[in-house]
Amino acid sequence: MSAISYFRRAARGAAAAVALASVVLPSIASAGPTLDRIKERGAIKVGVGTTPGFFSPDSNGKWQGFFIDYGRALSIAVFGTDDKVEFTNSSPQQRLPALQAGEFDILLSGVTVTVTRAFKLGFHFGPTIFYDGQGILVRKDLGVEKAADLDGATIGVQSGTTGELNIADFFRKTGKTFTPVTIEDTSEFLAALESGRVDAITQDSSDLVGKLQQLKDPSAYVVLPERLSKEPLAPAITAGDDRWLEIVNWTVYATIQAEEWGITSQNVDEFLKSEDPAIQRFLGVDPSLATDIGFEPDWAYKIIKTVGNYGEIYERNLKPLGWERGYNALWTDGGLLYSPPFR
Ligand SMILES: N[C@@H](CCC(=O)N[C@@H](CS)C(=O)NCC(=O)O)C(=O)O
Repeated sequence: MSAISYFRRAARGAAAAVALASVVLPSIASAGPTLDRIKERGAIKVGVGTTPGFFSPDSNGKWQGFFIDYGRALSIAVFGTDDKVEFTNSSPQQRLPALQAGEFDILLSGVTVTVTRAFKLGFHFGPTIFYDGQGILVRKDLGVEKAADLDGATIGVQSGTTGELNIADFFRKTGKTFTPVTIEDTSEFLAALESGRVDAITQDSSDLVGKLQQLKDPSAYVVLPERLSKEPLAPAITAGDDRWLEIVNWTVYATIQAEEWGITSQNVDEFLKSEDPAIQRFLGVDPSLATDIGFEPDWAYKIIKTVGNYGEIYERNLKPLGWERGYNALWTDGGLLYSPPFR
């Protein structure tokens, strides 16, 4: 094929694609079953955990935290305001079945992306918003420095978690023994450690660092530095609703892309004057992109103005707990966070 006829064909293909897109792209208001349900109800139902910094009610009962801010951002993407979202705690054991049963529209509860959950259990995941690893929490006076020192120990695990499976793998792999004590309820899980019913507990390190605060004497305990697994924590939804998945995806990406561009809740109004066409499209100064994807032109502007970019969300909620960015830094800073292009 000559170069000229190749380009003609390509141009015809592109024109056809544009025509098709304008016919079949659904608007945000006319989408899959989850979004229809959310619109009808007037609020997004979110399943969460109870770890300070990540998700916990303040003294007025208002939910605060890193994952909570992503619930607020989703509310903005769907409804234009951050308050059309209801957060409910349920145990790690209960929450995936509850999501499957339609009791939640999404889990923002530190769910790890796994292949079994995707294929066998039928869940879809948005982008990883917190790269974590499994840790171990022990009393300092036990003198334990690493997981392998726990040979013969009794270890508390929370039922339905990846931690329950990983710790068994760890001991099988290392040829050491342990006695698991499987506990569903979070208070009971922590109480088992404090009462000495178990020698250690294991969970996502984010969970352990947060829950350490809730022990009567946090200074008597330590989260061991070792990480037993990869725990990429991501929003989880039921499979079969592509439109809802894409709203979740691009809401998260908006916070990451804004950080990459240096757009914050404080300076976003300045960026409205930007000459950069990509930023104009992102913030809705040029509404063509938002119109094409069926979002309100100012959806990303409002998310950044109200909730902030990824770095702001991270600092606000997790800095007080001493979390460094680590893997959760932007790719441009040596981390793993990367937004596909907004175009
Ligand atoms: N990432 C693990 C564990 C999930 C998990 O248990 N998350 C913690 C919060 S990071 C939790 O919900 N703990 C119980 C609670 O907070 O009440 C999984 O997906 O299985």
